[in-house]
Amino acid sequence: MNREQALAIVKLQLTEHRYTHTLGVVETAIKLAEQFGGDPSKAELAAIFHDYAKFRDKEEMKRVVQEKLEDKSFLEYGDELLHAPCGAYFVKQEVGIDDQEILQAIYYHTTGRPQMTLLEKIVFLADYIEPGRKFKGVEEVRQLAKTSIDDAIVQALENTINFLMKRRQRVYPDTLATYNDLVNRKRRSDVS
Ligand code: DGI
Ligand code: FE
Ligand code: FE
Repeated sequence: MNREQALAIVKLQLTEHRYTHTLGVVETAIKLAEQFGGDPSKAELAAIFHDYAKFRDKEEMKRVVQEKLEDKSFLEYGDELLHAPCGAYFVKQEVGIDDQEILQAIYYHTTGRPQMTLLEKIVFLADYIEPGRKFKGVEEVRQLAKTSIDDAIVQALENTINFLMKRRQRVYPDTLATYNDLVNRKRRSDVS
């Protein structure tokens, strides 16, 4: 599947605003892949489809988690999380993508996970820093991304966790576990 075909498929699922965001994530993901030695064509495809399920019916997504996905924990931490794992499921079923690395990058794009692959990191970070993002703290993450993908993700996670806690929203355990995993790695590499 080429870029144009993939974009035409995803465009039907998204609003204009979300499609523009997706284009920003695509360009950013390709740049990050080139910068950090990732696979630009996988980054491109994963980025194109990362928000495929953003506007799917919430009840439909909850059913998918219940009936089709192994990990049910997403159900306990807010509806915003559903579009990532369900997106991976729908992209496989409906679009026919079965590259596991790409599907996982979609699956984990909102929460991250401990021991993320480079492709997962690229999509996660591109989603956070694409040029259309305006939220507080994003510029600091963009600066960090110039030198370290892990440092940038740690800062993005800190921002997100703070944002959620200020609003008394639930923090998904793997969001915190991702933060701990990357901070631990950094500490280990600093002492050696
Ligand atoms: O889909 P996007 O808007 O492009 O970005 P995203 O996939 O990162 O989703 C952002 C939303 O997800 C935002 O409303 C905050 C929420 N979110 C991110 N991490 C967590 C979270 N929500 C909960 N409850 N827990 C998390 O750990
Ligand atoms: Fe998303
Ligand atoms: Fe997104």
